[in-house]
Order: sequence, then structure tokens, then C-alpha cells
Amino acid sequence: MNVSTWQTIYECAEKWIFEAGELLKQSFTEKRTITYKSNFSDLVTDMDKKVEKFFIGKINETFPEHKILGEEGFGDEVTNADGVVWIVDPIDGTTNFVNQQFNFAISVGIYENGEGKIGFIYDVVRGELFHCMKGKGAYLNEKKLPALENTSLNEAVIGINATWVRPNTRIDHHRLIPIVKNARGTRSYGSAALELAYVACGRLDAYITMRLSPWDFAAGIILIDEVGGIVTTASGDEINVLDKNSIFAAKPGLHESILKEILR
Ligand code: 2AM
Ligand code: CA
Repeated sequence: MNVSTWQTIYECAEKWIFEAGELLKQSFTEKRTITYKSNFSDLVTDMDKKVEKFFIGKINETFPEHKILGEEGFGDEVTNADGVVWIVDPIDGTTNFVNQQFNFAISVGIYENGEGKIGFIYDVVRGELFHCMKGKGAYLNEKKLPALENTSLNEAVIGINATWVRPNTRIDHHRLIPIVKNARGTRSYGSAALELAYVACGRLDAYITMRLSPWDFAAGIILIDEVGGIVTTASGDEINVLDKNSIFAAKPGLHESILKEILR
């Protein structure tokens, strides 16, 4: 696909993200319909569905040959990474959307044959748009994000949810305790997309989580790659963008030293 086509896709995605953000802001004054998916902490609102359908309508109308993988399932059944695939999370951090009306984001990652091309993470309430086109640098609004540099664990602020430092089925939590203990601090924002965006802009030095779906990380890993950060699974393996994965994102150097600790 040629450059001008990608520029068009980029401009459309940005426009639709701002429009979707307006829909979400307007919804604060209305009553929400909340339903539970698998359990009480797995929420979906009418707005998750409305915003996903909004994106699907726009993408199908403008780029009918593109495929769409959306969290709420209104997109396509995407079984392979061939062609252009939009991976959309209409609201990442739905619990925050419901409980705080804060700390949630729209996440859109666009891939071509499995390669990340465009990443957008939009913090609607703060008005912070993290965005990048592969090879053209990553930005927070108009500000270009600098390349990430190594930092030591004792100077690092790490994004991690408390779930993973108590006994759980996905990792021996004892492996994570030294990291939490030796880091300068830990944070948990409740939106994986924002946490990945924060690694990209240096607010977090690393982020580790044991279970995410493609729509949670699709945009974030493109942004982090663009600024020279490293993203793998928690075992150090390559991410399969169409599968659920553990995710470990960090500054170069710090990624290696934390991974050694986890895998020891
Ligand atoms: P969501 O709000 O879009 O569902 C913290 O809960 C983070 O993990 C959020 O980004 C949330 O995304 C994601 N998340 C919550 N439950 C999940 C699950 N069962 N599988 C994958 N990601 C999940
Ligand atoms: Ca979501």
C-alpha cells in the first residue's frame, strides 16, 4: 500500500477517534446500561457497544476491504493477519469508565499482514492522544516522544496490577515480588492501553500483566516499538497479535534485566 493511502487511513482513524471521544463525553450526562460478561468485574456498557459499532460503520463504509477485530464482537471473525486489520477497543478500562469517568481510553491499532502500522490511544477525559505511524515517530498530541533509554530497576516505576503479586493461576507470584520490592514504585491505572501508552511516553518504565486480549495491546505495542521500547510476553517470547498474551513492556536494558529476574 502506498504512503498516501496510509496517510488517508491515519487521518480517518484520528477523525473517528475524536468523534467517538465526543460520544463518550456526552454519555456522562446520561444513564448507563451496564451488563456483566463473565463476572462482576467484567463489565460492558451500552457505550462500549455503541462506540464499537460507530467505528465498524465508518471503517466498512470507507475501507470495505479492511478487516476489523473488536472487543465487543461486532466486527469480523478474524482468523488470520492477512491484509489490513483494525483492532479496536471502544473503551479500554470499562470499570474506570463506569466507576470514575476517568482513566479509560479508546485504542485502535492498525496492522498490515501482521505488522503494526498505525497506533492510536486516546485518553478522552484528559485530551491526550498517543499516536504513531510506523517509521514516522510517536507523538503525544503534537509533541514527539523521545526514544526510550535504559534505566535501572531501583529508579523505575513499574505498572503492575496487585492481582499478579498474590497467588494466581498465571504466574508464580514469588517471581514478581523482588521486582516490586526493588523498583522505585509501582502503579496500576486499570487501563492496559493507557499503561502501554505511559511506557511509550516514559511515565512508566515498564508494564507487566499476565492476561490481555488483542484489543487491549494492539495499539500500545506499536507505539512502544516506535520509541525503541521492547514488548514481549512475560516469558520473553514474541507477541501474537491475534491471541491473548501476557505482556511485558519496558525500556531497553530494563526489559532484559527484569526478564532475567522473572525467569530465574
Ligand atoms: P477492558 O476494560 O477493555 O476490558 C485492567 O482490567 C485491564 O485489563 C483493562 O485494560 C481491561 O480492558 C483488561 N482486561 C480486563 N479483563 C480482561 C480479560 N478477562 N482478558 C483480557 N483483558 C482484560
Ligand atoms: Ca474494552
